[in-house]
This record gives sequence, C-alpha cells and structure tokens, in this order.
Amino acid sequence: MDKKMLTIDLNSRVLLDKAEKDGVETMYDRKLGFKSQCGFGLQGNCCRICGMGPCRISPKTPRGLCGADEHVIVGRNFARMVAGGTAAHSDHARDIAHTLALSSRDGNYKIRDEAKLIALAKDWDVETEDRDIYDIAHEVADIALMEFGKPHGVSRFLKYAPKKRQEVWKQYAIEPRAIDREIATIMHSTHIGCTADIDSLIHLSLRTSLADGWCGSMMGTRLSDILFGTPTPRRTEANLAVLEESKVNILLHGHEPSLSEMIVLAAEDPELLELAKEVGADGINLAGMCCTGNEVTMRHGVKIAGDFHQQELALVTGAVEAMIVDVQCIFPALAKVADCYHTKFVTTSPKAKITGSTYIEFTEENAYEDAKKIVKEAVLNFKNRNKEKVLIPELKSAATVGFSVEAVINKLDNVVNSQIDPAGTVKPLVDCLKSGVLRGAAAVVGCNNAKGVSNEAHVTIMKELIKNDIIVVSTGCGAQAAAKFGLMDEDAAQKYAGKGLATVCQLVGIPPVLHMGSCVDISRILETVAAVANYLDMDMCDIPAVGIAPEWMSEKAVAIGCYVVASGIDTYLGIMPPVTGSSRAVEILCGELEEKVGAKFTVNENCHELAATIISDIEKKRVHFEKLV
Ligand code: NFS
Repeated sequence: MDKKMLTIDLNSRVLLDKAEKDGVETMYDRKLGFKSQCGFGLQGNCCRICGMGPCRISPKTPRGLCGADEHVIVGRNFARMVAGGTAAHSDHARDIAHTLALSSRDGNYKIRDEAKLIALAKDWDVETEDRDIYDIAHEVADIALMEFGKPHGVSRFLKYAPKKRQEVWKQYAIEPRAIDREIATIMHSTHIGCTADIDSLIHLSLRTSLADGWCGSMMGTRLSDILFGTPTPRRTEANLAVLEESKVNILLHGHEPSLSEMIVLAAEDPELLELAKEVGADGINLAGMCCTGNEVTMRHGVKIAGDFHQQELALVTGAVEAMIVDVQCIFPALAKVADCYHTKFVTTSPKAKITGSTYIEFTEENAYEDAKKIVKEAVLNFKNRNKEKVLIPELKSAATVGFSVEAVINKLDNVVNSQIDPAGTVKPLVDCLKSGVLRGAAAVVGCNNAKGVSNEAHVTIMKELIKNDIIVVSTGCGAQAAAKFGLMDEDAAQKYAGKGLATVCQLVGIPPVLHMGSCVDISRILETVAAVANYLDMDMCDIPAVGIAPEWMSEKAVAIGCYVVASGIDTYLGIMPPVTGSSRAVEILCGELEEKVGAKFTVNENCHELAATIISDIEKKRVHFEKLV
C-alpha cells in the first residue's frame, strides 16, 4: 500500500515523499509495518490488571484466572480509559488554577477578563465589593483547587447545566464529587477483586467523565479565559505552508496555555528580535499544533501548522528551529525525527520528559525568563539550518477562529432587532433551529486516528453536515482539519453549505464551521447547548444537537464521549472503542444509556454512512423538538 494514501492532506503527502528521501521514519511507515493489531486488545478483552495475567478471553478460555468474564474485563479497561482522560484534562486545569493563584499586577500572569472572574467569584459566593481584583483571583483559585480534593459535595459547575439535566444526574446518581476522588475511585474499583459488574463499571465511568466535562475541563476553559482573555473572532491561516523560509520557525505543540502564552510574549521581545536579525533571520514565526495551537490561535491568531498526525512531518520540512512541547499528544518519535534535522525538540514539563529531547524546564514562577530562554535556543539554532534540506509545502487555507460562547452570542446580535429583542442571548440561534432554517447543530471534535485515513472522516462528515444545513462547531484536531481544508473561511458557506446555513452565515458573518478551541474547550460547546436548552426551558437531550468524534484516539476522547452522552447529547464515533469483546458493554453504551441519560453512542467506521445516520437522526430528533417548542 502507498503510505501517501493514508492521508488526504496534500502537504502531508509531499512531506511523506521527502521523509522517505531523507531516510526518516514516520507514523505512516510504522502503521504499514504493523501487519495486524492484537485482536484481544482491539476488543478490550485482555486483562493486565494483576500479576496473574495477562488473561486473554476467548470462547475457549472465557474467564480470567480470577474468574472475571469478558464483560468485567472490557468494563474495567474502559473505565480506566475514562479515568486516564479525566486525569489529563483535569490536571491541565489544576495547573491553570495554580497559575491563577500566582497572578499579580506586576507579574507574568495578569487578569485579562475581569468580568468573567467577577461573575465566577459571585457564583462561588466570593466577596467582590471593594476588593482588589487579584485578591478575588487568589480566592477563586483556592476554591477551584479545592474542587480536586474537597471531602464533601459535588462539582460546583453542575449548576450551569439546565435544571432538568441536573435532575437526571441526581436520579441516576452520577453527580461527580471531587475530581481526584472520582479518578481514585475508578482506579480502586477496577483493582483486582473490586467491581465485577459491567453496569456498575459504566455507571462509574459516566460519573468520572462528568468530573471532566462539568468540572475539570470547564474549569480549565474558564480560568484560561480569565487569565489570557476570552477569545474573539480573528483571522489566521492553517497548514504547514504557514512556516516561513526566511524566519526562525518555532512550533508550539502540547496543551497548556500557561507556557504558550509566555512564548508568544517572548517571541515579541525586542532583544530576541534583534538576536534573530543578527543570526540572519527576518524575524520569529510562531505556529501551533494540536491543542496548544488551538489555544494560541483562538486568542492571538497564531497560525495553525497542523494537527496530531502532522507533528513528525512538520519537522521533515527541515525549516523548524524548535518544537516546544509541554504535555499530551506528543509523539516520543519526535526525538528521532528532530535528530535527522537541525531542529531542537524542547520538552518543558516534568510531567512529560522524553528521551532524546532537550529539557528546559518551564515554571510558572519564572515564566517569562524561562520562555525567553527557550525562544533564544530556537533563534540561535537558525544558523544550523541546512538550506538544502528545507522543503515547505505550498498549501494553506485562510480561517476565522476564536468563537467562544460570548463571541458566538456577539455575532448573533448582528441579526437582533433591538426594538423587539434584547441583545446578548441565544435567541437568534434558537429561532433558526425552531424554524428549521438550521436543521441542527453538530460538534465535530477530536483527534486523528491511524486506523483510518488522516482527516478523511473529519472533512467528509463536516462537508455533509453543512450541506444539509447543520451548523458545525469544532475543537481539537478536528478544528485543525476544518481550518486546513478551508471550512472555517467565510466563503466556505457559499461553497459548501445548504441554503439555510449559508444564509445564516452571511447574515451573521460567520463561517459554517466554527472554531471553538482546544479539547478542554468542549466545555464551551456544553455551555452553548445548555444556553439553548435553558432558553427554551428544555433538557439538553431535547435539542437537535449531536457530538461526533470521527477520528478519536486518546483516553481524553473516551472521557469526552462519556460526558457528552451523560449530558444528553447523542455521540457518534468513527472508530470503534475497545469494547466489542463484551456484548453487554455495547448494549449499554449504544442502547440502554438512552433510557437513563437521554443519549447514547453510535459507531460506524464508514464516514459516509456515519454522516447519513447523523443527518437522519437529527431529523428524527427535530420531530420531538418541534413538538416541544
Ligand atoms: Ni484532544 Fe488535544 Fe488532538 Fe486528540 Fe490530542 S491534541 S486534547 S487528544 S490528538 S484532539
């Protein structure tokens, strides 16, 4: 098989040829190297939880040494994936909360959205009258940090959900308590000799996932907005052609904005710009990958270099002076690829040290100085670039990014008749959904998965949905796919959208696919659906809105899928999770959950069929919705 057929991104194909010429191995080579993947692992019925194992379940050996059957083994593995994902998102939020605790008027981290801080403080009964904004920030940070380990009560963020949804959580007993407690409970319950009941394991998974969606991730987004500003629409460009031959190219890859925000500042430091000149460069060019890329493009318009599957290929351009990473979704392979070029692969977090990288620790306490040191390394590396090894591919697309909930509402105000309706609500969106001009809304989110063809499912599904007047919002690497393929440009509405959606886009001044941020920012999507449901006095499961992860791959995505379903939003996956070993797990996840939480999973690895199912399900949901409104 030609490995270039494993991606639909033409820049990636050019660079795969170059990698071959340069003798560089990439994920695509490794994929072809794997003749087949382990069937037990694929189905989720290999148990490695205790030292008697691994126990692999098959019709001939239907139980592990302890007697655990396929349902128990699949359920435990699944629950641990949810715990891993929740831990990653929430630990990210914890770091942002610590950063908020360090914020000060003269320090590195300042308050950029005071109104959002005051609103949160009031929600949390923090005194705001006649107080210094930083005193308020520090008290809010302390309360946020307590959400991780508080001994009593449930997540403070649940109250942002519609009342009816809160009732469902209470009734089904999945209101999450402290974040760390939910994660620890799953790790304990899935230890050898604890929970041996698939219904209970999925129940625990849902509760833990809600500690991610309606606590950790929501906290990460809110506090990041407070510290770094709530995103507003801005223009940018996407794909590897954003690298510039004449400049020092620095790639920001990873997740947490506390590092990338400082790098953005440091890259404007006159001293470093002067140094760039001295080494013969025309300046410093920053570009982002994965969710750090999403964070900095949403707030600063920093160009998007690419997505999860392009991280190695970005280095293959030979034009990257430094790849700076913090945590999550970083291929260990980058160390080897960087070795084939002059690129410095800089790791910065004690949580994600990688053999073969250059480790320059980043600390929030010394943030700006650390960031400068890292950028300086990159600038000094420019002179080591081998011009003969440089190939920057040609394609890039323009995009508008930065659609926070506030930005969406602000845009909707463009069509509000101020004589009749108040500004600042979701009413115009509700009206479009009610009248059927928009048939529904879809969040197309998540990663790239080497089980499929990179970007194919994302782009196919998004195009099908917007053609059928379903507005799409996107986060994570899905958003980067949309941006790369021109779906986040305003003119995409006329090119690809159905008549209803195209008219709305033109009136409001938005593209048909809205960039809502990084994966923790899926909390923005939850808040948007909650706002629509609240406006209509409905539950979230009554709204014709769906979640889709066509190319998901990470544990974080499993946690997200669970909390989206638990929020009452039907969720569609383009890759089968490792649960097919248990018929009961599939029955619950893809069926019975609907009775309990009003939503379920649907999986289809054929993206055309998946798109068709989604469109028909949204139409079915409309019948229910239209009866209610
Ligand atoms: Ni989400 Fe971000 Fe991309 Fe997937 Fe990784 S970057 S948090 S996990 S691969 S979308």
